[in-house]
Amino acid sequence: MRKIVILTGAGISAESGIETFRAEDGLWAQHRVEDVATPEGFMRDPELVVNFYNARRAQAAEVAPNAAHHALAQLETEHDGEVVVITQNVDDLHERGGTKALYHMHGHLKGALCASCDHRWPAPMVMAAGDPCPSCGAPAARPDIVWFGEMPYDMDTLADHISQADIFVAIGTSGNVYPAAGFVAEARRAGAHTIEFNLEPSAVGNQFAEHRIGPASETVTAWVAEVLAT
Ligand code: BV8
Repeated sequence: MRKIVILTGAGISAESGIETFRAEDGLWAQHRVEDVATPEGFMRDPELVVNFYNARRAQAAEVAPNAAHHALAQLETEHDGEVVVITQNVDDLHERGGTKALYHMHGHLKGALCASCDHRWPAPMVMAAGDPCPSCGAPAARPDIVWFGEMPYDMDTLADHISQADIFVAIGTSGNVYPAAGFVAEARRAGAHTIEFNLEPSAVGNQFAEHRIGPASETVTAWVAEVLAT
C-alpha cells in the first residue's frame, strides 16, 4: 500500500498548449515577474496584473488536459495506496483530467480573493481592478493566486503528506521556486523513493534517485502503467 505524493509544475501543462514560465517564449519572457506576480506589482498597477490573469484564465479555458493529467487520475483511481497531487499550476487541467486529491499550493485562476476581508468566491472569466468584494463590498477583488513573497497554501498539510510518502514524484517543474523546490529533500528525509519527470534535470535534479527524461505525456503514462502492473 505505497503512498504516492506528486508535485507538478508548468511542464505537465505544456503539451496542452499552456506555455511554461522559463521557456524562451514563456510567461516570464513576456512580463517581469515583479510586475505581474507580486503584491507590490498588484498595488502598483492592478489593471496590468488583473489582465495578465484574465488572459491566462481565458487560455486555460481553451485547452484540454493531456495524457499525463489523465494518467495521474487513473493512478489515483486504480492504485491500492493513497495518491496525492500537489500542483504549482494555477490552471484547472488536473481537475478536468479527473484528479480528486489535489492541492493548488499557488492558488488557482478560477478563484477570486478579497484583499480586504479574505473572502473567496469563484472568479468571473474577466476580472477588473477595483471589483467589489461580494462579502464586504470593498473594491479589493484580486486573483486567488499566491504571488512571490506570499505564503503558499496548505503548507502544514502538504508537509504531512510528504512525510508519509513512499514515493515522491516531481513532474515538469524547474525546481527554481521555493518552498516547492524543497519538497524533494523533505521526501528523502522521510525515506521516500524520489523520481523526477522532466525534459532535462531540474535545478534540484541531483536530489532525485531516479529520472525519467522525455515529454510527460509519454513518460508519466508509461510509469503509471508500470506502477499499476506491480
Ligand atoms: C514564499 C503563481 C515566504 C503565480 C507562482 C532566494 C532564494 C530562495 C528563495 C527565495 C529567494 N528570494 C525569494 C525567495 C522565495 C520565492 C522564490 O522561491 N523565489 C525564487 C524565484 C528564487 N518564493 C516565494 O516567494 C514563495 N513564497 O517564499 O513565502 C513567506 C514566509 C513566511 C510568510 C510569508 C511568506 C511563493 C512562490 C509562489 C509564486 N507563485 N505561481 C502565477 O502562476 O502567475 S510561482 C510559478 O513559477 C509557478 O507556480 C511555479 O511554482 C514556479 C516555477 O514554475 P515551474 O512550474 O517550475 O515552471 P518552469 O517554467 O520554471 O519550468 C517548467 C519545467 O517543465 C522545466 O523544467 C521544463 O524542462 C519542464 N517541461 C517543459 N515541457 C515539459 C516539461 N517536462 C515534461 N514534459 C514536458 N512536455
